[in-house]
Amino acid sequence: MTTLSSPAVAAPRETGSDRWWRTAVVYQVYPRSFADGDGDGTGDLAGVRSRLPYLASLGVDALWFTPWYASPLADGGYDVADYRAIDPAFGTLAEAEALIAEAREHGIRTIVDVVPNHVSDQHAWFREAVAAGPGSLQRQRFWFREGRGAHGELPPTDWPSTFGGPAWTRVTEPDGRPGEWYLHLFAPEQPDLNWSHPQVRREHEDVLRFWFDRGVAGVRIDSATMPVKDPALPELDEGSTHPFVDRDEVHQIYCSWRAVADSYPEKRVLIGEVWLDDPARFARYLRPDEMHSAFNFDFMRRPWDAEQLRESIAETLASHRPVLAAPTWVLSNHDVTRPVTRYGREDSSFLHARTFGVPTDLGLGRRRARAAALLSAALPGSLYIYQGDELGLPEVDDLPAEARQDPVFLRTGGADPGRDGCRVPLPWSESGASHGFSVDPEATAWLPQPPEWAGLSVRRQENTPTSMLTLYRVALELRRTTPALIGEDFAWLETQKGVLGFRRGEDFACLINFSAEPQPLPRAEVLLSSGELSGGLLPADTAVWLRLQEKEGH
Ligand code: TEU
Repeated sequence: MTTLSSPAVAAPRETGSDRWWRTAVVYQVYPRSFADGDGDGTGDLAGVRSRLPYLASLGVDALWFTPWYASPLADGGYDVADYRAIDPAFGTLAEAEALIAEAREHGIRTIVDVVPNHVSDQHAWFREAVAAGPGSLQRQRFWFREGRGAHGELPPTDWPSTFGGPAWTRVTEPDGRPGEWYLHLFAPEQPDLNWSHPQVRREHEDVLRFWFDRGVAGVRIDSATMPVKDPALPELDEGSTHPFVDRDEVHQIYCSWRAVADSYPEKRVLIGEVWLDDPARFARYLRPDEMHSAFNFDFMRRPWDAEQLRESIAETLASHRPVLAAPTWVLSNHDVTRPVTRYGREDSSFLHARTFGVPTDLGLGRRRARAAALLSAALPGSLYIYQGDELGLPEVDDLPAEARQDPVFLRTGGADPGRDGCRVPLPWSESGASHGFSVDPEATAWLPQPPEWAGLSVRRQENTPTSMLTLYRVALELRRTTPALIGEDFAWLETQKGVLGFRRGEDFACLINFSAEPQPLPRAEVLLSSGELSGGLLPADTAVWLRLQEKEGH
């Protein structure tokens, strides 16, 4: 029998409109793969506008769009050429403005992506820098350096790029000779900006205002720990601090962004992509004058295991409390293996060490992903849903090499499959060459969809009581209407080994069975379960939401 193990942590209720983000459900849209409204096989803003009723019926509070700006798409848009224009593949600025307004009419806010670490090599600043030559003012907005070696033929440091290969590329100078090198912590098409340059700071604050003035409710900040570099450019193993990850000076950037965000009557929100192992360093980004929230990757990275997830949840709540920040719960995004696939593997923490041919039990993965959905939706804080997870889409790991576009695949010579497998366009119906992704039934999607995705399409799932989509809809509806889930009150329940349980408010409980054996349930009304309950027992890999009928353990 389940009993209470600790008193509830009292937390203030944060339901005012300036606090919406503390409990919001944010749906991540990868525009290229969401819905194609113009029939060219690539997703676009027209497609998103046509599917706003779907998003409203799913019950999300906000949409986060990965970059939709003008871009050569060398890294799916994380190579921004112009923040003040929408990429023609996706639409126009006027359409973005209409989309922001229409979403708001559905009660859905819009969050856009800002990528401070770098821009595209096609950005006007970088083209000017290359053209202006060594020693020019234009080059000071980036990291141009002489190479090492007798003829400058070696990169200035041995830093590796996150995407494989060196983090420096040598340019050909205007006079045709090999010249300086520039830094790119990601692909060569993504030159890093120099954040000690005042124009770099001013420009990004202007970009924030440009989008905030258009009604955007907040920004997701890409690679947020990386923009500031040690100007001495030491090697990674020299010195006591990392030359570019989580340097203390980076916080100044977000404090000034916070001032911009707070200058609006309806305050705008900063959400950081902060990959850091140390919870205390992570929490520094969430101090009251910095970001509002940051993605909880620790939770996403943990394997399917009661103790591991209990530890992650406890550490998350503990690290957020001192800075008064609301936690976030993230199961996936456009960079990682889809949960249905991840949880169907022996090593379910598998995220970045991607390899081909990992044995996967998708049935098991789907059961666990359903349970994980109820677990994450029942925790206090905001919830992130990556498009397609509500359909239970698996990772597509057999994409043909010629279809793959991720620089991670291309720059590792195909050793790392990269991230295309979680970016395959959504199936909306059973019919047509793209399962309803495109308005043109003849058009094929920019990445090929597996034929069996017809069975995972929105149309197939929307009226099926046992579908993943129905589970998500019902869970989000209950989350919205259950007072205990709107508050921030949380307490662990004492449970059998292999079972995770916690209480929200006085009478709501969530239990998840990670063990191989069915487990007894307390006497309670079942609100929702991720799988069928038989004989009053909670089966393996199943989660349940309960309304407790009597208080125990007090
Ligand atoms: O990702 C930052 C990042 O460091 C990783 O998630 C990275 O994508 C992964 O290690 C590659 O295997 C952000 C974006 O989410 C990602 O899509 C971009 O490619 C990257 O920044 C560069 O802008």
